[in-house]
Amino acid sequence: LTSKRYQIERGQFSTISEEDVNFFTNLLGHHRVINDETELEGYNIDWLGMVRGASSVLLKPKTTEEVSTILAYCNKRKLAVCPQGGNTGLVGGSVPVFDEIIISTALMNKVENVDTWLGVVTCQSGCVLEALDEHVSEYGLMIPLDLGAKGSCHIGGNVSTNAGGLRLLRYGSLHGSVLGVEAVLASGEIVDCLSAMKKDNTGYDLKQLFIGSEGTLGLVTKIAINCPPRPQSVNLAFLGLETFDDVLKTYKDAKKKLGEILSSCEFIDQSSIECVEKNLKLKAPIGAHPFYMLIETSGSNGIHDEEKLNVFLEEALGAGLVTDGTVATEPSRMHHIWSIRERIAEALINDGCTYKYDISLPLPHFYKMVEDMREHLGSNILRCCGYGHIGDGNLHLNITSKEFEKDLLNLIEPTIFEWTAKVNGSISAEHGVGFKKRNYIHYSKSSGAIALMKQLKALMDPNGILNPYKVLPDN
Ligand code: FAD
Ligand code: 2HG
Ligand code: ZN
Repeated sequence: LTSKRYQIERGQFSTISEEDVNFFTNLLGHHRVINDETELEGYNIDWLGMVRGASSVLLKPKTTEEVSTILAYCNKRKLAVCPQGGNTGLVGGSVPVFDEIIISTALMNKVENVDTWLGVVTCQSGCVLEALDEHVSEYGLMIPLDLGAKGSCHIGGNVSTNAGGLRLLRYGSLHGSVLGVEAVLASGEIVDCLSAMKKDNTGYDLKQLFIGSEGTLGLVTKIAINCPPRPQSVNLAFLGLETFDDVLKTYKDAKKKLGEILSSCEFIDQSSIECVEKNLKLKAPIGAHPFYMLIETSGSNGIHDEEKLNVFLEEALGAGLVTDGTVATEPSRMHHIWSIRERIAEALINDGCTYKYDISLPLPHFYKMVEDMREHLGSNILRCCGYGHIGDGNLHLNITSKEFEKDLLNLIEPTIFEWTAKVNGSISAEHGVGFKKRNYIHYSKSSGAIALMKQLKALMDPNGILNPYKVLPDN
C-alpha cells in the first residue's frame, strides 16, 4: 500500500531487478535512467501533492524506437509502467501508484514539420505546450489549446487527457484538432496513424482511442495538430456581475453579439477571486462582486472587433446585466487579467488541501451545485468556490481545508457525483478519470460502455502494464 488514503492492492507485476536496470542503461545510457531517490521525488508526487507513488526508476527515451524497445521489454517481463508528460494532471493519473516504471517524454521534444499551407504542426509528444505555441507563432499560427499549465504540460499529456482549456469554445476539442497520432502499444508495436491531412476517412479512426485514454492504451510518441491562424487583434473584458442569472444571460448575449470573434468565455465567483487576492497577492482590476466574467475576442480586424465588443458591453451595462468592467488590449494588462483566472488552481493549493471537482453540467444547474455543496458542508471547510469554462458548461468546483480530512472527503463524495448524475452531467469534464475518479466512472458511463472499455484495454494491453489502477474501475 503506497497511499494511506486509498485502499488498493498491488497488481501481479514483476519487481524491477538489477538486470532490468542494466538493460535500460545499455539502451539509454546512465543519464537517461534516473534512480536517485531525491531526483525521483518530483516525478513520484502529483501537482496537487495529493497522490504519491514509490517508483525507483524513471526512463527518458528520445525516440519512438526507444519507447518501443522499453515497452516490449516491460511487457515480456510484466513490469508495469506509468507514462508521464509535464506531471500537471489533476486526477492522480500521471504518477505511479506503487513502483511502476515512469516513462517520461521530457526529452521527446522535437518539432518535425510545420505545414504552413494547411496549418499543421507535427511534433514529438514531449513538446511543452507553450514552447510549441511559440514555435508555430513564427509561422503566424497558434496551437488551438491553451491552459494555465502551458509552461509545463506536454502536448502528449494534453492529448492523452483530451485537455479542454480556455479556448475550447472557439476551437473545439482535441478530438477534432488532432489530425494524427503515433503511439506505441504495450507490446512495443508502433501504431502509425500520423496523418497530417485534414481529411482521412480510411477506415476506423484509431487515433481517437489514444486521445483521452490517459496512457492506458498506448504511449503517444508523435502528434499532428491543426493550427489556426494567430489572431491579429485580441481584446479582453473583465466584468463584474451581481447574480448568476446575469452571468448566464451575458454568456448567451456574448455568443449572439460577438459571434465568430468570441474566443473565450470564463466565469469566476467571488470566493475564487478572494483566494487569488489573498494567497497570491494578485489584485483584480475591479472591485468586489458576487460574480465575474472574462470575455475574450480574437479576430483579424482590430477596429471591427473593438466596435463589436463595445456595442455588446454598452448593451450589457445598459440592461443592468453587467455592473462594472474593464477592457484590456495591451498584452501586459491582458496577461495580468488572464493570470488571475489561470492561477486560481495554484492559489487554492495555498489554502492547504484542495478537493477538486471538474464537472459538466447543464447551465441552469451550474451554480446551484456550488450553493448546495456550501450548504451541505457548512463550517467544516475553509472554502467552497466555483469557476470555469462556462461557455463549455464546465464547472470547476473546489473545496479547501487546512489539512486532508478523510471525514470531509466522505461528506463530499459520493454526494457530489450523485448530484451530477441526477442532472445528467459528467463527473469529469476535462481533467480525466486517472486514479482518483476511476471508481466513480459509473456515475457518467453506462455499464455496457465500461465493459467495452475493459475489452479494449484487454485487447491492446493484455498484461495490463500500461498505467495500471487508472481510468477503469475496480469492478
Ligand atoms: P501528465 O500530467 O504528465 O499526464 C496526464 C495523464 O496523461 C496521465 O495519465 C499520464 O499517464 C498520461 N500521459 C502523459 N503523457 C502521455 C503520453 N505521451 N502517452 C500516453 N499517456 C500519457 N486541464 C484541462 O483540460 N483544462 C485546463 O484548463 C487545465 N488547466 C490546468 C491548469 C493548471 C495550473 C494545472 C496544474 C493543470 C491544468 N489542467 C487542465 C490539467 C491537465 O490535464 C494538464 O495540465 C495537462 O493536459 C496534462 O499534461 P501533462 O503533460 O502535464 O500530463
Ligand atoms: C482551469 O481551468 C483548470 O484552471 C484547473 O482546469 C481547474 O483547478 C481547477 O479546478
Ligand atoms: Zn479548466
